[in-house]
Amino acid sequence: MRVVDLRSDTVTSPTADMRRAMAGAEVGDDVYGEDPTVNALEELAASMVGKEAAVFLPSGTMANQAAVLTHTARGDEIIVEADAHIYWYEAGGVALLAGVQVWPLPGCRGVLDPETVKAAVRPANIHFPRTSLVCLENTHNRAGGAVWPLDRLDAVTGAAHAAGCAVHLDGARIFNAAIALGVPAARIADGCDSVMFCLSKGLGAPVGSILAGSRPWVVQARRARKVLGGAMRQAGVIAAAGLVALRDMVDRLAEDHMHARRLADALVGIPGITVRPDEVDTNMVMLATRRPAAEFCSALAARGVRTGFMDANRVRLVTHKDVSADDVDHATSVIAAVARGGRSP
Ligand code: TLP
Repeated sequence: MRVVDLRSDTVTSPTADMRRAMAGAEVGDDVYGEDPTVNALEELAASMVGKEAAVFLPSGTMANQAAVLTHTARGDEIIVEADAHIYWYEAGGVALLAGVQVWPLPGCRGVLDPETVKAAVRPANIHFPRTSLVCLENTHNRAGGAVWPLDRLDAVTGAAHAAGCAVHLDGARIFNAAIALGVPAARIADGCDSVMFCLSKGLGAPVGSILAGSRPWVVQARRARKVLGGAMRQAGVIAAAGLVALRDMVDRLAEDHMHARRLADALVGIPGITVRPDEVDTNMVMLATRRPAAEFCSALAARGVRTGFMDANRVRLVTHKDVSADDVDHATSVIAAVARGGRSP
């Protein structure tokens, strides 16, 4: 059976160039700072997001957790948008590991309002937790790959800083946002004290994420990585693929965005599902389904189209380098058939 995997861009497999680079990678013990390939990756990654330094971690989740640990003290409060990955999909890690409580603020497609942020920062009062951090997400996963407008991002980072908070950006897909906006990723991360991004999503590397910030902050974040068990040894073997990802795989994200739009456009008007092509900013398409989403996903999976269950009536489709235009067209016909309740071709 033909399989088209639209569950996530995390399913991408490494390219032949990545596998070659991994096989030939020069390595050393990274805990001693002696892995030349990791050092090269951290340097390139920091420069691409306009920060002084960066640290390589095994996953985006660990990088977000390390960031929160580094920015906060136990008993602090952090502000996040109510649909944030940090709030939904990190197994309560910030409570467990950093010992902080979360104030989830309502956003509009993942985007916060500066006045709402300002109002949520607690004044100094013996009864209140200290608000130390505002976490933003761009592109925004649960909002369907939504991109923050730059002026809004500047306004929110400005409001957070004016209120005495640090800003962390969960930029797991920051390069998708950069391609969509036509600006360097460094522009997006500009007002943020720290930024995380993933090499293992649309960029196609098998493993790894980056956490970047000022040089002294990254020294602290390295310590948090150690605490979390994420300091690795001959990590150059995986960092080598990350270097290829950063050098060769960023510009092609535009193709994934075109495919997502092609998918959304083709699904408009099909009974049983609702799709908003105008809300496809990057490589994700959200479907509202009349049938329960879990049932809809299983019916698609039985016909070889893998999709992501989001909520009771919401399904996520993610395009990536291992999905061609032809795969998109095939998936469209299967989705249309299942939505109509008929059989797929
Ligand atoms: N997101 C995954 C799942 O965890 C939901 C996906 O398939 O989209 N921040 C954001 C915005 C993310 O979307 C993800 C992964 C992460 C952080 C965590 O990265 P990993 O999976 O490397 O821990």
